[in-house]
Parts: sequence; C-alpha cells; structure tokens
Amino acid sequence: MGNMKTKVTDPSWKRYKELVRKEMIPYQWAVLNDNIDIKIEKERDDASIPSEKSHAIENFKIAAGLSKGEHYGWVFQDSDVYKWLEAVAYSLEDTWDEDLKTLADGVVDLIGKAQQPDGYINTYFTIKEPAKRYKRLVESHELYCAGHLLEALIAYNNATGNTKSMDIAYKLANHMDETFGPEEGKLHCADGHEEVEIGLMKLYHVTGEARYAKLADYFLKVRGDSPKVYEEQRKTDDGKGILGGGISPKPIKYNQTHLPVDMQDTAEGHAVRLVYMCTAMADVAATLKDEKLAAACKRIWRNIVDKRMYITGGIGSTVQGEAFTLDYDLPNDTMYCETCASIGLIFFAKQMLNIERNGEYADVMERALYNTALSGMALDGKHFFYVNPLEVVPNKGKLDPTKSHVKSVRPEWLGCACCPPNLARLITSIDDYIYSEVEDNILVNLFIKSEFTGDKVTIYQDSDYPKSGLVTFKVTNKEEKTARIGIRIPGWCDNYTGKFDGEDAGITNEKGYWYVNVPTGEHEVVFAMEIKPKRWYSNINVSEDTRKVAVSRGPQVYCVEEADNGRNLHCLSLNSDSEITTEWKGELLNGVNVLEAEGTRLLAIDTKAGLYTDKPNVTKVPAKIRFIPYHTWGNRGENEMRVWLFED
Ligand code: FUB
Ligand code: ZN
Repeated sequence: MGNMKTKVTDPSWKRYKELVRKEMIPYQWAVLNDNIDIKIEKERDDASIPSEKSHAIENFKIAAGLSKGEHYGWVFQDSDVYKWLEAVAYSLEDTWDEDLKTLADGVVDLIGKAQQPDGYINTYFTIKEPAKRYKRLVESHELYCAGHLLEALIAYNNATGNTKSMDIAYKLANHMDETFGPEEGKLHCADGHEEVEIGLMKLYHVTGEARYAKLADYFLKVRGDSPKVYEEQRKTDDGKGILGGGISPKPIKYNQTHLPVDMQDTAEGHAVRLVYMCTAMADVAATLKDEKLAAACKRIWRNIVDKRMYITGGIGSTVQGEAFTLDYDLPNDTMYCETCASIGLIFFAKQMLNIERNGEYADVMERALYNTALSGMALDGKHFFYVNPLEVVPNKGKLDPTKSHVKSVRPEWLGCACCPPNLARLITSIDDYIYSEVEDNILVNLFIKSEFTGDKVTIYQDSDYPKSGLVTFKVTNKEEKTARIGIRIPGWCDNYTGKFDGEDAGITNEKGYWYVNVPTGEHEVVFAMEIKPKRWYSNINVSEDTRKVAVSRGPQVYCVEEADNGRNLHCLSLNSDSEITTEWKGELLNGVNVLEAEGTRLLAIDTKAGLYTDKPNVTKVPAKIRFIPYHTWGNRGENEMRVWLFED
C-alpha cells in the first residue's frame, strides 16, 4: 500500500470531530481524573460493577510511584486512558492544539513511568496483584490493554513525532515477544480478550518488523489451545481471583477459544471480542497471505451479516456475556448491541476490504457507522449509550431486572467506560475509512466530502450525503498509466447514474463497485444515487420482526419516538401502501430529514376493561407517523422508541 492521506472536509463530520475535540476530549479527561461532578451509572444492575469513580489516571500515578493509594476500577481501566490518548492523537493530526499536545505528552510520560523495567505495563497487576502477572490470562486483560496502548502510542507518534511513545511501544512489544510464543519456556496462551493482535499488526505496518506480525499470528492461532492453560491457571487460583471470587469458568465460546480460529464458522461468544479477533485475523490474512484464515473470516462474516446482525448494524443479542446467541435470534428490547461491538464490526469490515474488493463490506461499515456507532453518543458529546436497543419502554429498563441494561437516556458516564473513548477514536479517525487502496484500485467506500492524496492520484470528493445522493469527484491522475477508481454502489440503492467528464457513463456493478478508468490529468466523475425512504422486512425466521416493517433513508435506519408520536408505540401500524415523505428540519436534532407516513393507531374501545376480555377491544384510528434517524433518538428526554413497526 502506498502513502495515502485523507482529510475530511464535510461540514457534518467536521462538526462531529469538533464535538470530540472541544467537548468529548476535555470532558473525558476530567472524568479520567475524577475532576467532574457527574453520575457514573452501572451499565446494568450488578453490584460488582465499580462505579464510584474512574480513578484511571490516579492508577497510573500510583503504579509510577508518584502517588500512594489502591488501584480502583476494572482490570482494564488503563484502556480508557489509552483510547483517550489515541483520540487525542487523531484530533491533533486534524487540528493542532499546543495545550492538548502538552497535556498528552504528560500522559505518555506518565505511562512510561508506570512501565516496568522489563516492558510490562498494567496498573492493576503492578499495584494490586504483582504475583498474578500473566497467571489469570482468561480474565486479566493484560494483553488487551497492551494492544490498546500500542494503538495509542503509534497514533500519537504519527501525529506528533513524540519518540518516547515509540520507546514505550517497542519495550512493551518486545517484552511480549520474549514472554509468549511456541518456543519452550515461553507462555503458550492468548489473552481472554482479543485486541493485542490489532496493536501488534499496527506496529508491524509502521515498522515492517516481521516479528510483530508473527506474534499477532501466534496469538490468534494459539486461541484454540488456550483453554488448557486457562484450566491450569484456574487450578492455582486461590479463590480470591482478580475479578472477585476466583477465575469463574465461562463457556469457552465466550472467548472464541472453542476451536482453532481458522476452523471457526460462526460468530460466537462475546461480541466485541469476536469482532476484534476477526479484525486482526483479516489483517493477518491479507498481510501474510493466509488463505485459510481469510476463508474463516469470510465464513464468520457471512454468519454475522446473514443471520446475526441487527438492521442498525448492532451485534450481540443477549446481555448474558454481552454475546451472540443463535441464528436469527434478534430480540429488539433485550439485546445488547454494544457501541464497541459495532465499532469493532467497522474495523472488521475495513480489514475485509483488503482481502476482497466487495462493496458489502463497506455497506456494513456504513450501516454500523451511521446507526449504532453514532447512537452511542448524545448530540452534546457528553452522554453515552453502552447498549443500543431497537425498542424501549423506559419503565421496563428501570423495573424489570432482566432489562436493566436497556437505558432510555444516555448516562453521563458508565462504570465500564469502554464505549465513549472508543467512539472518540473512531470519529477522529473517520478519514481512514473513506478510501482503501487495494491491488492498484482506489476504492471509495464512504461518501464523505474529503480530499484524498495518494502517490499517483488525488481525489476531491464533494457531497452532502446522506442529505442527498449526488457525489462529484475531481480526480487528478498524476501518472502516465490509467488509474482505476472503484466507487461503491450501496446495496440499499436501486437507481443510480454516472457521468464521466460530463458524458453519461454506463455503470457496471462489479461486486458493489463502479470501476472508472481515469486517464492522466484532471477529470470529473459524477455519481448520483437515488435516496428515498425505503421499507425493509426481515427474514421469516426472525420471530421478533415478523409482520413488521423498518424504514430507512439512504444509510440511515429510522425509528419512531414518543416525543413525536405519543406513548404506546406498539399500537402504531404503518399502512402498507402509504407514501413516506421526506422533510428537512434544520432546527431539529442538529438538522435531520424527518420522514412521515400515514398509518393507524389502536385505541381501546372500553378503557375500563380488565386485563383480558372475551370481545375484541380495540378500534383503529388514522395516525400520521413521524420517523427520525435512529442515531438521534434519546436526545429529547426519557421516552419510548421503536425501530420495527407493525404494518397493515
Ligand atoms: O472487557 C473489556 C470491554 O469491556 C469489552 O470489550 C466490553 O464489552 C466491556 O465488557
Ligand atoms: Zn464498549
């Protein structure tokens, strides 16, 4: 892959980036330092969730010997700081801010001081359980945190040239390479939560040092053997294990250790773990040309997309283990759909494009991005969803213990704060998802106004997508040779046209891309997608959605909210033949296209009737139904919401 650089110029994505820079980054910094008076909510009713404070920066100070005290928080509390640092790095790359850089340099110094002489770093084990270092790998997250640290340090060095960050990264990676591997005397095991593999692959891509890719490959391939080591470690557990109560045996599918990774066919276990694993697998497969691994990625991808993914790009059907369940099991009001899981799906999709030029990967990337990822954050950048339901009745989340994870208003912070900084790093690096260079093709995956500069080609993409579907590309081919640009034809789009230098161009759809051969010099390519409201129906095996309809417009899935439609959203039905109209509302929810259509509302004939009656007790009255983009729901106070509606 050559040198390529993308800069987002789109006003709405720039607004998101500014929101991260001006609101999220300072806000999250205050939270990490416990310098702000906010309510930290447990993500579900579970007394063991630490939610009094973050303490994340203080943990580093204690581990570095700069402060005295106890560790507080999860074993992976360090990763909140690492993801924050990574978001800062991307933000600085975009908009230089000397004060922010000085602050972040200080964080790198602090991390360096907390790093042990041999390269190991983890504040929990350093402060609280030094004797248990690498002795509880199924749950310790030591390598998970290491992976996030590598990602952050690489991004920070890239943005600022801070060399100390790379010193820490090498020391850590070399320490892991000396500790883990197939050789005798080393530990033969993988972390219970994938992530280190992603960090190691990034280190390989920036340094070209084969040992890092080899170690990532090793960590993936040893998964199938890891339960043996987990079991041995469990036997030595003193019953007072790190997560309180000893190493609890979890189903081996939870950690994707039930089979060697290249033999896995379905998406199993904890959803974030699975997509992080697949992200690394796809990277290793493309980089090391491992066909078997690539085939496994494709099989798992098919299983997710064909049978286990919500229409919003959410994944994880149950709160039990934040996990996948079984094919077509997609409940709308008990699901998990963690924000991080959709972010991980975006990572996986991006890597798949390096294995195969297929627009479906970018379709899913876009689906997850515009729906479940963005819904993870309130419009103010200071409130966050961990769980992204498709159907909410507020009191059920409050009073039904099985639904305590389903919140109707985004909390200010969460006991487990993995999602907010994950979203911050995704938004600030969104530039990297718009284009890919694959086998001499430049793929346009996302329609976001931007400037792309490659070795041979520059592209100015102009559009206000998804408000409209008109996209203009000014392409400059600096070489003698024709350049090949693949413009994604979204799977949801039924009608589209193209022009090349003002002339109508016939479009051939080659696996989701329109390939345009661009001769030397400057040329204009216009791609016009028809964007209109569409109805979607689920596979008949999805029992929760039978006889229901969901509505989308372009990449955005829509929902109905009590704020627009009153209570009892289950009493609404969309007429099967009603026209769905679109109206731009610049003042609403930062500017959204609102959809409206005729439907009906069920009303009780006898409002005093008991719980059950032996006569039909409802009548239908006409109702205008209003839809808003799913990712904007929950920004107008506590209220009901629903994606799938009945249709008559
Ligand atoms: O275990 C680390 C992170 O915390 C996971 O990725 C999330 O699902 C949350 O459990
Ligand atoms: Zn999360």
